[in-house]
Amino acid sequence: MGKREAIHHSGKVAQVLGGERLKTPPIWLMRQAGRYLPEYRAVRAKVPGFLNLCFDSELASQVTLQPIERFDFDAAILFADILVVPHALGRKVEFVEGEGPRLEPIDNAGIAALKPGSPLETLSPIFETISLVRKQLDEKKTLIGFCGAPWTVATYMVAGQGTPAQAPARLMAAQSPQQFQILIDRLTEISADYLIEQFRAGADVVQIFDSWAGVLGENDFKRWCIDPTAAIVEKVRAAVPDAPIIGFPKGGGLMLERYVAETGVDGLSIDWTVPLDFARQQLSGQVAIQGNLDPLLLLSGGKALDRAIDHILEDLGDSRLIFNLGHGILPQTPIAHVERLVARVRQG
Ligand code: 1CP
Repeated sequence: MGKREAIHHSGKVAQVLGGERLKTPPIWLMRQAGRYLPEYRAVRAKVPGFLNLCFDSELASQVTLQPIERFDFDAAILFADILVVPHALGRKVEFVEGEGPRLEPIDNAGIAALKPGSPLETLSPIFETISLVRKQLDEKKTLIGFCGAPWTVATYMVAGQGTPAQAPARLMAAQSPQQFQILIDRLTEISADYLIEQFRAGADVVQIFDSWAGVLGENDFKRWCIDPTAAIVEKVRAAVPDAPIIGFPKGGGLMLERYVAETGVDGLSIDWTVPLDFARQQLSGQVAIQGNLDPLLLLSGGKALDRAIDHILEDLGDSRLIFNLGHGILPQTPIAHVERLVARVRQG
């Protein structure tokens, strides 16, 4: 650590984040490796426990490459999960089939007992996945690494699972802000170190997923979403000066402009509720825009899907655009709809 490194950033997604506007926007999809793919389900069936797949560099690299082989997307995203970070911090993390993540909920005493330092050794198989993928991935494709934003990871650590509006974490932040700040600071530190190591292993770009940003009020959004993200961006750039970084503060709404101005991200991933005019007029001058097709429209297909794709291309095509969904692809999505989406975006 402490060394500043010039790292080459491959592919069109990195180009757009670096300031270029491409006539045909690059395309990838959040959660593009996953249950809607039979080849993913086949690999998943070989491994008992989802975390074991995340920590099996060989299988995780295969799964990362599957959607590129099938759809020729412009970017691969590392196959792992945001909850490997609490796992590395020594918290109990499990994934229950058909239900989602289950963690041992952390309380004030648990926060006080968190081990100091950045226990990145536990995450070394993930860096190995990245270098295996980078060796096999075409130089013209971008490899995206990622982490969860401190707020979103903290919501799972406190509640132990996803809940309708992550009330347990909001309650802890309200009742014990100093204790909660300690948790957020630990997550900020380890997430920055984790992303730096991902770049060193061969990631071209990273994305910070703040899937639960939308449940925060104005002041909390600043304190728990913007400030920790800005600190991560600053720390990563101190080690990797031109690190291309995408932020995804899902549900950020009227706080998106401040998020862009104050975090320093190069790209903003927007969910499908963000109006395209607003994205073009208020945001696209400052950052590359990634998004924002409703995953349900991709699932349902037909004319409504075609129209939604065309709207995004018409309204944001003159901006620095990375075509994506507004959130992860749904497991029931027909493969033919994904093929149709890629063809339509590329036909221009
Ligand atoms: O076997 C399975 O299909 C388990 C489902 C699954 C998958 C495929 C989980 C459990 N995680 C993943 C992989 C994953 N998770 C990736 C891989 C790369 C890709 O995009 O293809 C990524 C980037 C994530 C990130 C992630 N995990 C987020 C942020 C993005 C988002 O969707 O909001 C979150 C919130 C998680 C937690 C998580 N892990 C898994 C599930 C089902 C969830 C969500 C739980 C909830 O809804 O609260």
